Amino acid sequence: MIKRFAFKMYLKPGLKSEYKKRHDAIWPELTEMIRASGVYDYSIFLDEDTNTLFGVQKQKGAASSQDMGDNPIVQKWWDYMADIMEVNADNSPITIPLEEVFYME
Ligand code: RM4
Repeated sequence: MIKRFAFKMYLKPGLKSEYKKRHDAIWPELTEMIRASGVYDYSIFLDEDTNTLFGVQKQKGAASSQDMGDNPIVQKWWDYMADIMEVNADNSPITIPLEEVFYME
């Protein structure tokens, strides 16, 4: 069953270009891992007014991209990104799931 999942994360102020630069050069092994976990059609948008990042993705399984902390490549990416994002003690990005209130095919 395909599930749509959306969530908020937080960027440190003024770091849009650095965030984009790093994602434009995302590690192929990371995208491979995310895709292999069943996550696809994955976008992240930024609201610059509030430095809020909005992740939207589809997932074939129960896990989202945010549930992959036990994967060493994902953890390495989270460690790498921790200096420009609001993170938890383990460097995972603070992630707030969002409720879907409308969907149109
Ligand atoms: C984000 C965040 C997410 C990851 C994407 C690729 O900045 O680290 O957890 O799935 O990058």
